[in-house]
Amino acid sequence: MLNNEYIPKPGQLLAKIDSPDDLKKLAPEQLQDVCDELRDYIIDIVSVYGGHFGASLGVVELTTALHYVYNAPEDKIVWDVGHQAYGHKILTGRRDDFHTNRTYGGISGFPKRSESEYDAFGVGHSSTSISAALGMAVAHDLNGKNNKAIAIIGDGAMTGGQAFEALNNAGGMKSDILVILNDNRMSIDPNVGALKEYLADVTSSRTFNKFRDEVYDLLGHFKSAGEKMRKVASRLESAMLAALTPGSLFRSLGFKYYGPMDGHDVNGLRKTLEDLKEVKGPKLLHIVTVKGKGFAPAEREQTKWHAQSSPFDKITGDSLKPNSIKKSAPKYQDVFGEALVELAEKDERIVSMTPAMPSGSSLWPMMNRFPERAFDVGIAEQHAVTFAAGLATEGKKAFCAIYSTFLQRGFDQLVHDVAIQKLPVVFCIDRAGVVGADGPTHHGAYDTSYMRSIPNLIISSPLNEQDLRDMMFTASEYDEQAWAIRYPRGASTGMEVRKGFQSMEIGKGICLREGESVAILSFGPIGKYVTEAADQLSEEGIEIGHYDMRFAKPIDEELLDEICRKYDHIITLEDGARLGGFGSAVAEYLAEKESKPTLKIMGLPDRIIEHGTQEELHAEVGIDVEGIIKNVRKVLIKA
Ligand SMILES: Cc1ncc(C[n+]2csc(CCOP(=O)(O)OP(=O)(O)O)c2C)c(N)n1
Repeated sequence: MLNNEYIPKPGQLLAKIDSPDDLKKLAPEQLQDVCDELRDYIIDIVSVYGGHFGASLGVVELTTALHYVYNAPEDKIVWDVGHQAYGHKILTGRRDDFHTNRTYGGISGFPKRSESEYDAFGVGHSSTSISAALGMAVAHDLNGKNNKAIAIIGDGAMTGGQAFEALNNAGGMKSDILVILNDNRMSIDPNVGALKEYLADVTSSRTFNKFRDEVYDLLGHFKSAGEKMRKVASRLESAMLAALTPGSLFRSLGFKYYGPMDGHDVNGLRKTLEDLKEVKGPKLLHIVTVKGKGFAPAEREQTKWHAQSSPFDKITGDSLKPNSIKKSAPKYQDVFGEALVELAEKDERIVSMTPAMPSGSSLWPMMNRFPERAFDVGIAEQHAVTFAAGLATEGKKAFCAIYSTFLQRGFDQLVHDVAIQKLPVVFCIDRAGVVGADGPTHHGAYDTSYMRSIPNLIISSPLNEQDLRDMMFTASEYDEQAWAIRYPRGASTGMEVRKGFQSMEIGKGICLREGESVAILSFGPIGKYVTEAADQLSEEGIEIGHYDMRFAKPIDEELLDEICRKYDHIITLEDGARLGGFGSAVAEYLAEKESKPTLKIMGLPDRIIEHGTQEELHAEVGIDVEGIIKNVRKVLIKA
């Protein structure tokens, strides 16, 4: 069994590469060996420590060629999403720290400007690379510099609207930018949509061949009709063929198009990149790669191997997690996924959508059971929200499954398309609260705060899986306005869940435990810490009250009044930003009162929270059992 004290060694060539300058000292014939070593090293480390996987393996050759040809950090290499940048990190001075990837205090799993000068742009969300690289290219122009700006974007990330906005803008300008489209046919799940078909059709030649045969048939008739017609036929042939190559889309957006080419031929890439350095203006290189390249299980099951959280055998791919910890309570996302199918079976108005996270949000059960009523819309959060709103206008009950951090992209759609029109869309907001190893770009810290200011929107969070089911049921029957249900990443409580569903009273919290002087008001599953803290304090003779408020909006004013009458001190607890969150809702209500208990708000502080396990991060910011106990003691001492 491998353990975290085992640190794999890099291969001989890699051991000497401390920066891209060392890579450049090698002969082109040695580059494939570097790639092999790089791939082995990524497999070795991730098989022990976990992390994103398939995407980095797929761009080993591209990464090596880029750092061989370009002059980073002066030339800017901008990775989209950034989950594929492990090779880049290893070649740019982080080889020996790579085993700390994504761990508390270790290096980030994504490019991060504060971590390295080679990380040209911080990232984690998709479809930003072309915009950022264009900004850099324009700045180079303004500063009279001749440096290059390169964006590397996957076919999945290319489905995000911002990528098109940037292409459109860049294609209309003359700045020197290279976009490398890394086409591996995969998002996390198989890529979706018309663009995917477009790219696949040309490279696999389905439509192309059919069309070409038809063109040739037609040309045959023309060609037998004399010289003039033969000329027309030949012009028609070139026009048709040009229209059918993938480049036509990008050419029409103002880009010079190159490809498609094999993205695993490191010297082919090197030569092409060297040539492209001489080509001015916006250009796009389309490369075709295999996600998980070089690790057979990852090539076979690309979604499963997008990321790995626990150790595995680096030959077979078998999990090395001890059997004893293999079984745990269902994840919240799975509770959502199953409840949705049960509800959809009873209510045919129910439809659902996810912006590119059918596995991450557990929408597959619904997509398999009701394929015509469940949609993966691509990496398109804004579209997902407005699409749900459109369905709602026609009487459909849309459950929009979306991560807290990605719903940030749909803020305007939430206001403009959903709330103003009072459309009863249900948002099932996964990964609410700190998410762990993915870190600051992915923490679901802000949803309660940014949603609380929007009228016509209910905001709730369940204490446990039973309540999640009942909240979803209640929301499914409620058609007055939109409803957001937030729940965290990871396992639910493992409690016995009753069959069927029960309605919940909207805007009502419940008392879980009566106490004496201090009441803790919790919002969401983080309330589990209060139960534990209350038990520990009770052993010392301190009895605290615990209220699971369930709703941040509307807040239960009646219950708050009762709590104010009964307790001297209130402490609120949430896994979300303190500023503007659930605790702020309580503070705003209390502000109107003349005599009131003291109030302490526990939540995420007003700073960026880095990566680590969820428990480590909760402990760091003091929203865990110990933090609660400390705060209870503090208010009691002060009193
Ligand atoms: C805005 C946004 N939505 C969703 C995600 C989650 N996500 C991370 S990687 C990924 C797939 C990206 O696919 P692609 O760009 O083709 O890269 P590949 O993993 O195939 O190399 C998705 C959907 C994200 N990072 N950002």
